Amino acid sequence: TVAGLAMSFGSGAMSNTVQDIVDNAESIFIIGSNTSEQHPVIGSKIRQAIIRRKVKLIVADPRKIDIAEFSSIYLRHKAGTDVALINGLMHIILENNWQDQQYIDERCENFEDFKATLAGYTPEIVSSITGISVNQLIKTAEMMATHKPMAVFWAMGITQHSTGVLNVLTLANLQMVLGNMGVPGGGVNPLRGQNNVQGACDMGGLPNVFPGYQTVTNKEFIDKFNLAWQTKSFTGEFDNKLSTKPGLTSTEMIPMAGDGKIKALYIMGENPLVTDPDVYHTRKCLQACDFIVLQEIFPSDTSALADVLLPGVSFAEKDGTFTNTERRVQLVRQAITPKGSAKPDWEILSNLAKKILKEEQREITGDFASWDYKNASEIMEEIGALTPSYAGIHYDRLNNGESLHWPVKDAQHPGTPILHIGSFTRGKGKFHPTEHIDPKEMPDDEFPFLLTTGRVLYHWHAGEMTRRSSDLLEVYPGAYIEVHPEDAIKYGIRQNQQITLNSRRGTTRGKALITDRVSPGLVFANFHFPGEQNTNNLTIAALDPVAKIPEYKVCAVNLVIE
Ligand SMILES: Nc1nc2c(c(=O)[nH]1)N[C@H]1C(S)=C(S)[C@@H](COP(=O)(O)OP(=O)(O)OC[C@H]3O[C@@H](n4cnc5c(=O)[nH]c(N)nc54)[C@H](O)[C@@H]3O)O[C@H]1N2
Ligand SMILES: Nc1nc2c(c(=O)[nH]1)N[C@H]1C(S)=C(S)[C@@H](COP(=O)(O)OP(=O)(O)OC[C@H]3O[C@@H](n4cnc5c(=O)[nH]c(N)nc54)[C@H](O)[C@@H]3O)O[C@H]1N2
Ligand SMILES: [Mo]
Repeated sequence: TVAGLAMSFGSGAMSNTVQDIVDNAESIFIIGSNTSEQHPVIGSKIRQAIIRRKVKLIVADPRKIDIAEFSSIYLRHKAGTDVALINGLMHIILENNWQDQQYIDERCENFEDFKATLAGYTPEIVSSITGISVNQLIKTAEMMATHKPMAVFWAMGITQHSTGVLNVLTLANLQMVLGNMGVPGGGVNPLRGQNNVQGACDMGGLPNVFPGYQTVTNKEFIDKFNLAWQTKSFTGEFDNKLSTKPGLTSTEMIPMAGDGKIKALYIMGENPLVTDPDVYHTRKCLQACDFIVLQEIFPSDTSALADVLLPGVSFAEKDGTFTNTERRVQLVRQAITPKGSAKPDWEILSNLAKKILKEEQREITGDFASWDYKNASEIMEEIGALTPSYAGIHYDRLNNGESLHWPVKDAQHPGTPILHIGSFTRGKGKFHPTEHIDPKEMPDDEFPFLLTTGRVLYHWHAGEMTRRSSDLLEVYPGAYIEVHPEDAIKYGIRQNQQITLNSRRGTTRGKALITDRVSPGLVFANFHFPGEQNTNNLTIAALDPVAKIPEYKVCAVNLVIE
């Protein structure tokens, strides 16, 4: 795959930088990202590039999102049909010989197998699956072929599906067909969501890897981390070797807690009682769990089910780094003194670790197993010593204002703004044949609407932070559900009227926002409001088989007027 990117979304990162793309792309393809509302800085840079450099924008999204106003082509395809759409575009590209054959021959492999699967994706078939006209498909393929390099951006509209990995692989195929990988102004560019989700994944916040995506099944890495982190009991009875078995994802842990297979959960900076799919079920699972520790900055909805609440501090009250979506490591500096006994997350964790070591009478044998950090900078030194891609990242460089994109190989290395130049990280770029598969749940007579979910500009996820701002609440006070005018007429719904949505799993309430941003038969709801307004009462916990990401973007619901 492309840098293993589709193996796990965690190891996915933008291949190019935002500045590179806005300076060098001839066209930009946004698919499944509400870029101007959810990534406003990047969204405004893209708009500037369109206005100043006449860059062509193609948007594919079931909702007519704001940035579509700036597009040369807007494709309103049906939710859950991305593989078919992209395969259809590649079918047309190959039929017209618009591919970059030299690039394919020199830098890629498995092209023939892949090409064979495209045969079935004729414009007519693809049009019937996606709802995009044959004419639009041809126009789009032609624009992509004649405006190179093209950069692709995507976000949760692509990944939050039971076919999330297939969707990503298909976009990588498109970029290889066009020769847009490893070039300025091109690339595959997933927009990461949380301010530091990239950093969390880089640091091993995934079930199968140590920091820097060093897999737990690899002997070389296991030996290295055992040397660094091993402890042994004073009595010499047992050595604490690191496990070589991949762990579980959070979407696997919650149901296992429900089945009694997991007895305790340590939840840090997450609010699963609002943000997990199928929340009625999530609640049952958490209730069944013997012991829950919650490390939070607010008593969130989930805190009601926690046995212990550990008070962390917010970004403004601590030092550290965030790694952003373009792999750039940036300093955060403490601006406010924490109140009460609240502490930075790392301090809570290291205090706890030291207590456990003492309790278990363990002796430190590894180079770094003492947990005696003085500050965040010392932690970065440990990271650098054990993580090749972060080896050259030090606080003094960051303090001097250096802009460092990993990999940064040593203290002199300038960083790597663009990945895959000359060759792919894995050698050759591999084409992965992919096929269209329907979402797990499709509308039917009982649940005739397709529900897709996501965010709005004014709130952040479960709203624990943003719903505490009276200004934001004034602008966006409660749950709104987008309904198309035709459906509003059919059901006799007035603007702002209270409506109820039901799925096979639960019920949610909100005010109707009648808008042609959605198409007939599609409703959109956000998950910023808890309790009876929570959209995740409805969503389905169907997972992608590889990435284990839930299908937040498609389920079937019906609509009732109150
Ligand atoms: N203001 C604000 N900004 C945020 C966040 C927030 O809560 N509030 N959260 C952050 C986080 S963690 C994340 S992950 C990002 C998410 O950022 P985005 O993924 O950009 O935002 P979403 O609203 O989840 O949905 C993206 C788009 O996917 C479209 N979509 C739905 N179904 C499909 C489909 O089947 N195919 C395609 N192609 N598109 C589809 C939706 O119409 C929507 O426009 O936002 C980040 N930024
Ligand atoms: N229906 C639907 N559901 C979704 C999605 C969707 O598109 N549709 N998107 C999914 C996605 S992409 C995401 S990322 C998740 C987000 O899901 P969550 O991460 O569960 O949601 P947040 O509201 O961001 O919760 C983060 C919590 O961390 C706390 N916090 C903030 N800063 C700190 C800190 O420094 N330390 C500690 N310890 N705590 C802190 C906040 O108070 C907040 O309660 O939601 C997922 N759920
Ligand atoms: Mo996210």
